[in-house]
Amino acid sequence: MNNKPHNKKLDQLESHATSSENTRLTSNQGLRINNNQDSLKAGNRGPTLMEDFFFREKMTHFDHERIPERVVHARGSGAHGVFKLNKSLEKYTKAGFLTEVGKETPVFVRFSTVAGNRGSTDLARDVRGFAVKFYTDEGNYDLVANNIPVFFIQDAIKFPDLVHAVKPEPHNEIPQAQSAHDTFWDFISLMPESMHMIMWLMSDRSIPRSYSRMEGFGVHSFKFINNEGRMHFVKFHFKPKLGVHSVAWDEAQRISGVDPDFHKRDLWESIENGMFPEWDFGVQLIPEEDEDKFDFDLLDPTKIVPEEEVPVELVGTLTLNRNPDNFFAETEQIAFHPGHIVPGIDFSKDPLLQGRLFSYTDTQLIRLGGPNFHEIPINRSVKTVHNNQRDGYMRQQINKGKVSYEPNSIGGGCPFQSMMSEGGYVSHQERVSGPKVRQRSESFVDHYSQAKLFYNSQSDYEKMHLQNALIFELSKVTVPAVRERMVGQLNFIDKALAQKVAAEVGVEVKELEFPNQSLPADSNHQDLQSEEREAHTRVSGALSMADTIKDTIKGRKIGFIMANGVNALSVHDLKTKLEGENAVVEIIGPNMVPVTTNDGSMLTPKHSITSIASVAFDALYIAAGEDSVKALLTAGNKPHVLNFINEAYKHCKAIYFGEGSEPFYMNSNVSLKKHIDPAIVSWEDEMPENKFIDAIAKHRVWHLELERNTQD
Ligand code: HDD
Repeated sequence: MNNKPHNKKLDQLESHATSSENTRLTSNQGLRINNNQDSLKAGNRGPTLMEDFFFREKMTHFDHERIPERVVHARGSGAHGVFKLNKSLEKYTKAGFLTEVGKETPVFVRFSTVAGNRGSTDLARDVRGFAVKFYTDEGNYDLVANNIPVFFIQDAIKFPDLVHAVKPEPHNEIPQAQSAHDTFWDFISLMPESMHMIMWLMSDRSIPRSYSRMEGFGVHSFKFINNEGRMHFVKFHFKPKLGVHSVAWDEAQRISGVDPDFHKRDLWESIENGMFPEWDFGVQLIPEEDEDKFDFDLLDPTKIVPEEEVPVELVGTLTLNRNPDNFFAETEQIAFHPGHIVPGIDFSKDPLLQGRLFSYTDTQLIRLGGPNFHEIPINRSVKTVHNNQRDGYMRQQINKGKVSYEPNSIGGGCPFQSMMSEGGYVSHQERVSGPKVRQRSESFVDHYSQAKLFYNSQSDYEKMHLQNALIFELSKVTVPAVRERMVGQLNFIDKALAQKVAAEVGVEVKELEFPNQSLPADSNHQDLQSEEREAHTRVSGALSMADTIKDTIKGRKIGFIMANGVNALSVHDLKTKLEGENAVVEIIGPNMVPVTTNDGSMLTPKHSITSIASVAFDALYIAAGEDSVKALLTAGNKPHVLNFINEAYKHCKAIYFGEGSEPFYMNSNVSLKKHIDPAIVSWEDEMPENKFIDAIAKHRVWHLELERNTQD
């Protein structure tokens, strides 16, 4: 795009950008190079000479091109954007970017999967990272969030164990980007505190349709501090303008083969096409004095604050509007850290957050090679940096003068500290005292109520998907005792769920003994747990994706399947209508040869029917035109087209059969059911185009999934 947006951060980055357009090849020392084809040799059949400085420089740089990938969240995609404040939070925080209505703060956002390597599929069943760097006028603020509002563990000391358990097993490095294996479920089944997270992870939230259709959560309770020093707990939320949508698990597995970059591509193309992904930014605010008002501990990262108890107040908009110029320089080198903070925001005592505050800088030191990673262009604050930190690998800043200590008189005492009134960061004063103990608080012990709340809040089809995910995952566990222990855990959440899973994975449901946790010595652990096993039937509407459907087809990808003789007018009309609503239309031909329409015009396919699958689309149109249909019915094409239709049908997508395409309607699984299916549109329908658009806007007819997939 030529009209790239500009802001302080982008302008700063521009000063580091280069382009090779109309330039000559040089060495790294700026020397013009005369021959980049042959190394310097003793005779044209002779050995290469040590003297070949250009060969050595080129090869050495190449040999050192790789840096370690992130230990978790290795696979990611990022984009630039802007955060705009629509409603002031001045009453609660003094953070400048959250108080000045209308203020636009540049951001860079990186989305990621957690377990897989850098080259793994986007469609793994996994948590997604949602890390936002706000380049504020008061310094960088990082909200290092996920698309799930809770976490597996309550204390950061368990993080290495968790990650070792989920990563490929160490003896054979199998499986890649999957939690469906022995060590993960062994660990989880011994960690009751992970049950709430497991409910989210086994739901379709962990296989999003795109990054633009998932929520973001700060997870921990953070603190907001206002100008009077008053404190509120705050939970951060991003809610996608397009609603929260996912794909089917069967579809996710297919996409992993057809287009492992599905999410990366979607983000890139949406931005290139000007369909900028957008989220509402919201906060849940809890006054300090209400800290003990809840039936869980606000410091426990395995708990949500139900939106029915504390509503999310929407105060800003996050928009991603520019792709990076260079993946490595920006998306790979960006370094997030929950400890990058600005005045008005502070950390709570959440033991998971406290541990994170150590881990992130530590990891960047090895990943980015030294203590100057903050000087890499994408990491630079837009506020200039002045301190007495000096030297180290790859130092960029040239600090003038002879003073690098404080206090000093030779340097005039500079750089000066700032008082709080001048923007100096002052930690919120909180009285903390206690014996030095390695213990878990009793208030952290309820591991099942919110897991149950999540499960109870799902619609029937969401429950079915969650149950099937558990069956899939546990079927891959080779140790029966682990399957049995896991089913025992599920039994505390929902007895019917445990029974169904047990029956499929070949174990019995048995009453579990809990592994002892580090509770105070006088706690009756079993009693504390059993209190929480009581059945409750509470639900929270905000937890079901079914409740987030928005009436829009923006960004949906519609595949038009056609061949020579296709009805030009029908294609044109439908395409115009869909694109008018910001959907994306892509033509699929029998091959890549341009399709000749019935009026002689040409349409260029973006895909051939053999090089793509229906899983890459949100909906299908079997284009009108007898000749086109006839051509698609030939032996070489028919099985492919039928496969497209049957798969889209299985995945509950909208399909529109244009005039003349009856043979496909009759020969595909669509004809098996005579019921009225709102997502199947045909030439016989009244206003079929509107019906098609309505069906796409609803995302999928998941509630008809059983009907669509059972043959009677
Ligand atoms: Fe973490 C990366 C989010 C717990 C240690 N984490 C990382 C990223 C995200 C999160 C989005 C990728 C950032 C990027 O795109 O570069 N992590 C979370 C959330 C957590 C969480 C929402 C729980 C609420 N993380 C967590 C704990 C620890 C870490 C408890 C260790 C004590 N996380 C790391 C890390 C990573 C990381 C090892 C790997 C790469 C990096 O930091 O830069 O330090």
